[in-house]
Amino acid sequence: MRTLICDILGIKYPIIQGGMAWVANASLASAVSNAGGLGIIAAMNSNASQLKEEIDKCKNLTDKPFGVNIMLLSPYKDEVAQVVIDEKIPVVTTGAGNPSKYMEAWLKAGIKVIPVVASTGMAKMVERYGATAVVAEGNEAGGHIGEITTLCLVPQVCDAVKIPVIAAGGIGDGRGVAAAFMLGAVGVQLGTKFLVVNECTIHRNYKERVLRAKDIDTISTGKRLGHPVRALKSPFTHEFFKCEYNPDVTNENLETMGAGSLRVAVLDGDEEKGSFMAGQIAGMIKKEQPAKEMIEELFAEAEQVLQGASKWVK
Ligand code: TUI
Repeated sequence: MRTLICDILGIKYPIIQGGMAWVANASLASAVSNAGGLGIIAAMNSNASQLKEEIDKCKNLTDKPFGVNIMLLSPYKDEVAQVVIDEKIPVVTTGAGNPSKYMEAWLKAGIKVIPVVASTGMAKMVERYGATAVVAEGNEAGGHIGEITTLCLVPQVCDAVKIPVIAAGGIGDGRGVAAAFMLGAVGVQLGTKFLVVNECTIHRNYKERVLRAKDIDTISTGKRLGHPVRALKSPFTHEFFKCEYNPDVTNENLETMGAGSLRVAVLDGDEEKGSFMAGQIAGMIKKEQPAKEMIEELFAEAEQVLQGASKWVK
């Protein structure tokens, strides 16, 4: 199942691991890269020295390429944008905003830039700025999300740009990978599925919550703040949802409520205060396994599905 994106990124399988804040560390990223995908370290709200430390760890754990995700709502985005240049990181993905301000410097440094977008407009803009590829992420995804579903977004982005498109949001098994290819994507980005691989170091409670989740167990909150977030339903999302629809609660109060909620989910497994971000595919995730086994199974299944597709054509 080699595609164009494998050659561009120097990887065996056309899969990128999502740059999940607090989750995507050196342990997870190196495991994914060692398995033949593209592992990603999330810069999230790290400052330059914290990010550099994680990059150093990852370099010690793999000799394969790995990338860094720059989250554009981060207060440290300027300094971490420079770290990826200094550290000669081969691939940068971005999320939660418009990366155009940094793209010229990254591209000049030889970095391949793959912005995560949630609309055709943003896809076209980053293409104009020289993006190597785009990740088109649908509303089924976990964390910060756009409005449009993967099924509608991916083909529209494929029609809108000439650069390769990687599909994300709602992909959790080989059927999803096969469907993404049928929509025109040349690769996939998965996040939620990586939450339960052995090398993912999140709190046990987080993994258990994903493994127990049913199809309708996620909810999107925070639309009022302009950055909706999908997470597993919990006491935290229940309270947040109530406040979001209460006109007496200010946006500032809402922001304060959300701040730090992902960190306590990931590090402390706090069932009351934690925001357990996950995509709608959580309901399909039932087993823990090494990243390598997961990726190999994913593509073996996708291949099988695609080989069987000719039965639909007479
Ligand atoms: O970025 C993500 N997922 C994330 S970021 C994150 S950290 C966070 N925590 C709490 C609140 C907000 C963020 C958790 N999960 N996915 C990629 C993604 N990017 N999804 C949607 C977008 C996006 C949205 C707007 C990309 C560009 C964009 O442009 C808006 C504009 O015009 O600037």
